Amino acid sequence: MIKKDTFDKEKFKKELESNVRMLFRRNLDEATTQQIYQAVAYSVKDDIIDNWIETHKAYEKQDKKMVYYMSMEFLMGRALGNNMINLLCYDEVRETLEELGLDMNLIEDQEPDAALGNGGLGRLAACFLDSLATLGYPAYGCGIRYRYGMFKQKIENGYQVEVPDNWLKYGNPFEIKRDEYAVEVKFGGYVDVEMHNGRQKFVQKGYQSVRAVPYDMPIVGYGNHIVNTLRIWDAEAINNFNLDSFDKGEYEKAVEQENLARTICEVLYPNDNHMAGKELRLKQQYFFISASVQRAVAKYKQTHDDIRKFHEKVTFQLNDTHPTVAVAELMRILVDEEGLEWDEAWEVTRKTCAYTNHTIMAEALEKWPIELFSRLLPRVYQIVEEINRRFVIEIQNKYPGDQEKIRKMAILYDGQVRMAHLAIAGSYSVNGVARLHTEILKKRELRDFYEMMPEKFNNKTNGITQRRFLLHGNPLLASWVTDKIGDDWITNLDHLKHLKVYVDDEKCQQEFMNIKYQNKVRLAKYIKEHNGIDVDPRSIFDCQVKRLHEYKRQLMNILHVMYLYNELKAHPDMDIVPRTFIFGAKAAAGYYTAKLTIKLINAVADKINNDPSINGKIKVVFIEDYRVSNAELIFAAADVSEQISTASKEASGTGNMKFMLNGALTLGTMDGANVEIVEEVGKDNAFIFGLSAEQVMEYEKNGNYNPRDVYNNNQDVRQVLTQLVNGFYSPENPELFRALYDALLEKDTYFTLLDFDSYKEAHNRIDAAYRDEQHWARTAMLQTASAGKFSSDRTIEEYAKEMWHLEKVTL
Ligand code: 26Y
Repeated sequence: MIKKDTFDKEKFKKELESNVRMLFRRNLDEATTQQIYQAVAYSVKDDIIDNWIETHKAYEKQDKKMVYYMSMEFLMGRALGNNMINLLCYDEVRETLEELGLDMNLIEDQEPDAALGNGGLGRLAACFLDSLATLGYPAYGCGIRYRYGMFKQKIENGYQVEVPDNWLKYGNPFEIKRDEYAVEVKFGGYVDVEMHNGRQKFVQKGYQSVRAVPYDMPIVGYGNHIVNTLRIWDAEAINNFNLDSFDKGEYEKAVEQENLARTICEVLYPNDNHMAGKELRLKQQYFFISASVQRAVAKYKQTHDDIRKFHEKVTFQLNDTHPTVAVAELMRILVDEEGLEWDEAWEVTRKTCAYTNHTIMAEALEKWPIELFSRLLPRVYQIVEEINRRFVIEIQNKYPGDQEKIRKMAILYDGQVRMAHLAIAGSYSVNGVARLHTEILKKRELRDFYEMMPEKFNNKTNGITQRRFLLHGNPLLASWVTDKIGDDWITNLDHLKHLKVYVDDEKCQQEFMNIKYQNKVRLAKYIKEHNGIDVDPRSIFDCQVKRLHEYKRQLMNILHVMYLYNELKAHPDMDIVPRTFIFGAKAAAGYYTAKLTIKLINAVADKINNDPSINGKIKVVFIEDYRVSNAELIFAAADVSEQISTASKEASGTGNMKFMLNGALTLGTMDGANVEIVEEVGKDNAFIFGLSAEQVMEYEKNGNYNPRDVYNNNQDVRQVLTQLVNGFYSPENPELFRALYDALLEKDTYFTLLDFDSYKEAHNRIDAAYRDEQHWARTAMLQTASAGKFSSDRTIEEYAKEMWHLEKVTL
């Protein structure tokens, strides 16, 4: 047992030795660091198991309502450090390992990130699981056990190269295969109508199926003995064919089923905010949803008789439209298998499902061709047709004779299944992820739905877990905070506001900035090791780390760096505070413009970092393979947080909150949760620039923005744009960046040129502000002190109280 109250160092050492022997037939002094990591992880897991069992017993006994967080993505990162922290034994284990001459950091570094997600949406799901367990709410995360997660990014010659992420190579010490809960999931074939006791029964025939097998991962609550479950499904072939069989049809079907099972969970689609429409993706969606819903119903029936009350004990939260087929799958099970009448089943379904929207980007909206959908899921499609038929009648009743409404709102339209419309029709709640985002949904994107059913719409501003992004990621700041205000902030982030009394205290300011400096040294070391670049920890660390997308405008950031470099070359004595521009971003494998932007950033970095004439006043660093584990280092070390999306495009953002928590000042547009960040910290303590969401949407509506006007009138913009096509950064191929140039001049969809001057001016304000060390320290401390609202604990409390109506379990 390695809990704080009972931690026994000698016992832990014995356990560790015994694990290394059992697992690897080695003694501790012969074991590799990877083997020691495995052994430590098994000791920690051993410690989790009893609580895990007890938690689930309590859930059953107390018969509390359970939320199933349905998500195609869970971007968990590493588990070991987080688990030890939540078990309250992190320091004890670290000390014990030190006594054995072992370095905890090196051991933690052996664990591959569980990167079963792309970016914001997947990481939000991971933060939510941490908060649910910490708050003691009964919850399952339901997802897919991808054999390969988010690709690993290599930078070769400045270009992104994708390398498969074989995260399970050495096994996953924390997971447990639960073969006893395997279920069958069926694809394809046709639907036959049979009569059973005078009632029509719809039977899927001629299908292919796979066996869905769950793997459970423990989600440890902070210091409360609660352990929830992340259940991820793997596909196995159904072994029902006879090798002696000479039936060619049977044989071929068996091989096809094997292939289906092999491919379904093979890989995470690396698209973020972009719908590719691949058949395999729809198979993945139905696969994990059918398995999860089947299990949820079976579990409910173990202890309840009346399926009509399912929604009193179960709620399904749909993480964007990706799991929306759950609406139809639950209907199928209730009608076809449980024998409910349509209306009864629909009432249960509508009271069970809730939908979160994470984006208004048109290209991210999921629409499936009816041809594909009905071929793959013939019975589910029939059900969607009936849902649509009735929904259209509802629309007609509400708006008699209004064909336009049907065109805009129907679930089936123009040969496609519109998943968002299905999600809204089948849910009791529809929420956005920041106040501005929810308002845009209500006023624009989902306006017709809001008008028809306003009671469903609500906002839940995102949050992040302070256990990972402060306590684990920034131990120096975490213990400083605890010294000042006690450790209640770990489970109640509002307490950070008590730091406000210290913001004018010079000694505190120095301590705070000294910690920032040490974290910058830590990151500088990482950069030296990984990029071979020397960066000065006394320079401003100006960071933009997030997925690469045009709307996030990494291009604007690097264009501004190019401009600064031109200024420095033109005025060698120019007095600027040294800056290190740090980027980290993965581009979807097929996203040409995004990949070209990565190449540009690296080309600019190469040129600037190797130009001795500017005396190292600016440096540019592209961090390879940005992911949860190295993100923790970056947040802790940042002075400036770049949150520069085109206003109205970033639903919320959560990196913005992680930077704020760690004392970085926001340089941003009034977009997503930036609006609420500025509200908390005060507008004088953030660097805000650019068009407002209203202005952007006006331009979009009127189509009256012409980027050439900016080009013609702005000498600085003209110069950097010209450098994209004159070989300044690509002498071997002057045309290399032509596509970026053209996109900016022809359309500039994301208003980069229009916002450029205002962005530049905001950077000047940063330069000026940083010179006043004391004021900067005060403002930095104020960021941390004002971050209380952005805990995912707050977000989850809102979901639990206002939507799910969950009760906490008592252990
Ligand atoms: C349809 C498809 C392939 C698809 C895949 C992934 C569509 C969208 C996504 C991912 C979306 C996403 O990550 N959205 C982000 O969600 C965060 C959590 O709510 C927000 O903070 C962030 O602004 C939003 O872009």
